[in-house]
Amino acid sequence: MRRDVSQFNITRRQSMLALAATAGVAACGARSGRDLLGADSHPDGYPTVEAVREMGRLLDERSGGRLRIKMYAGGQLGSERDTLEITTFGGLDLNRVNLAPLNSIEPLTTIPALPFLFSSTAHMRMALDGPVGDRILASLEPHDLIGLCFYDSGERSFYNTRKPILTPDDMAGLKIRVPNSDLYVAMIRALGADATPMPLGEVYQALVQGVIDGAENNWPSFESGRHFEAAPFYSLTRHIIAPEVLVMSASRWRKLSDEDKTLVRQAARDSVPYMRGLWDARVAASREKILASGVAVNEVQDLGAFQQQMRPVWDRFVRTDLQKELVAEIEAMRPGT
Ligand code: GTR
Repeated sequence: MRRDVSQFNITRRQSMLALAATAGVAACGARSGRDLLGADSHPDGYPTVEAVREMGRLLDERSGGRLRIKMYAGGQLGSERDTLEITTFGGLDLNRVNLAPLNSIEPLTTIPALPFLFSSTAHMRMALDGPVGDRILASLEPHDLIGLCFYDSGERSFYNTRKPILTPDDMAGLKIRVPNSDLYVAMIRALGADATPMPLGEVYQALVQGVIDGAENNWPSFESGRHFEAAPFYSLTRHIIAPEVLVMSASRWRKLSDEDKTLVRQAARDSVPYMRGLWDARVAASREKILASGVAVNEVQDLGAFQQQMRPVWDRFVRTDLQKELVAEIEAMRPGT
């Protein structure tokens, strides 16, 4: 079974890369100042997708139709790891991804994903809307990516097909899917579970087939991918409050005039409050749908036990002086400190 899945991945990965390259080339041939091509693993209607569309609307309006965005939603062009690769070589112009697939590219991106770093979404927004966030976005440029803005991604919690998770001991031996990131793998292992890195688009099938026992994500992703139909236990550990990020291909960026660079940056920033409005509404709607479906949702009384067990992950991933400095700055902004 395992071998079949990975063979499928290779074939699918290759065909997606080819498809994306073709989409870029075709659009290139169609218009000289072609539309900015964007990818998102989430479907139409998801807040991240609609926020980038809003950015496109602003750009179109402010540039007098010179700059527009065409979105390929729903993972049409491949997993986040694949589309990031395409973006770095310029086959795609814009890509909305989570920070997780960037962890192996740039170590500063692991910081916002440290378990229990942010105490709330408000804390995350406060830290990343300022100089700390700007520093992390800027760290992507040497990797041929321009970090344009962060979007919300709520709180990630565990869901599984077997039982409610009440204490870290309940995680023992469970096979948990994680995004492709060493930080996530380390976090799951620290809890005594088995980590299975896998693209988001394969999670539903893997839950149904029993290839994995569970995964972890926010309310909208748990709902949107129909994972809640396969995994009826959702345990609110809220272990990660990391943001999404919108990146642009540096090669396309360098071709923009200074005036257009300002327009692109500004439109991206202006799409953030719009996204947050959509996000808050979507979290509420997804939560309601999941509760109505009969999923057993439980609070976790002793989050400190999870925090303590995941703490060694910090020592492994927070190593350089700069990383330590940014973590200290974020912690100092924690409400009540
Ligand atoms: C979601 C995020 C996606 C993707 C996904 C995952 O919350 O919006 O970009 O990273 O998690 O777990 O792969």
